[in-house]
Amino acid sequence: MTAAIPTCGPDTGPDEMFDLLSDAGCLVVRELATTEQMAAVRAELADHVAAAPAGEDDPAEFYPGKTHRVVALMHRSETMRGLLMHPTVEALGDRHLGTDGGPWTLNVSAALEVGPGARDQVLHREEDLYPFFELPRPNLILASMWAVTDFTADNGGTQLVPGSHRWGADRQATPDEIVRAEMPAGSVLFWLGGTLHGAGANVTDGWRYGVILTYNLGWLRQEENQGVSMPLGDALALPAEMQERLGFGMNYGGGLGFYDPRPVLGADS
Ligand SMILES: O=C(O)CCC(=O)C(=O)O
Repeated sequence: MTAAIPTCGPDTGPDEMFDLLSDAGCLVVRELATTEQMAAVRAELADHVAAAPAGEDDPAEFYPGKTHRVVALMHRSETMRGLLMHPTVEALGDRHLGTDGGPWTLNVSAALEVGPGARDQVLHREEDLYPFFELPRPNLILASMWAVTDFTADNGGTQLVPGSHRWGADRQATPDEIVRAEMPAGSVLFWLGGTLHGAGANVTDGWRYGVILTYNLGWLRQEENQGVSMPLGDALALPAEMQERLGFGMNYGGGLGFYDPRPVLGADS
C-alpha cells in the first residue's frame, strides 16, 4: 500500500514536526513562505533561470532534460539567503544534524524549474554523496524544497518513497511505494538524506518551480563549494551565524576549515 507524505501547518510544534519527518522520512510544511517572498525569489533569479539552458533529455543522464537549473543561490537571491535559516529549518536541522552539538552547513542550493515533458528523475538518496557508510546510513543530510509554484502529481512534484530512509542496500522501491509531493506555493517539503526521491515527470503545459536547499553535518565536505560560489568579502560581511551555516565558520568537527580572514600578504585584494 502506498504510504502518504505527512503534512502539517506552520504552527505545528517542532517536536511533532520532527516526529513526523523522522517516521516517514519526509514532511510537507504548508505556508512557510509568503506569496511575496516566492515572487521575490522568482524576480531575483529570473535572469539566471532565463540563461540556464533547459536542454533536451538524455535518458542516460542523472539530471532529466527540459529543466532549468541554477546554483549558487546564496549569492544570487537575497530572499533565499533570508530563508536559509528560517526558524522551522533551524528547528528540524538542529534535531536531525545537531544532535552532537556540532555545527551543520548548507550542502547545496539550486533553483529547479521542471518543464513540460520532463521525465521522472532516477530515484536516489542525497547521502549517496557519501558512499563510505553502509545503508541505512547515520544522519548526514536534511533536504528542503521551497515551492515557488504549486507542486502537483502531474507537474513534476517531487517523487518520494516514505520509509526508505530505513532500508538496506538490498531493497528497491516498487512503483506503488512512490508518492509525488503535492503542495501549494510557499510550502516546504523536507526529507531526510536517506529517503529515496527524485524530480517528478511533468505532463502538464506549465513549469514547476522549486528551490532546493540541503544541509549536511559540518565535518562533511559540502556538495556545493560556497568558497567559490560567493566572493569571500561578501561572505565575511554576513552575520556570524549565517557565515557558519554557509561553511565559512571555523572549527567544524574540532579543527576543520580554519583560515586567516585577514588579506593574504602579497595578494592584490
Ligand atoms: O526537483 C526535485 O523535485 C528533486 C530534485 C533532485 O532530487 C535532484 O536534483 O537531485
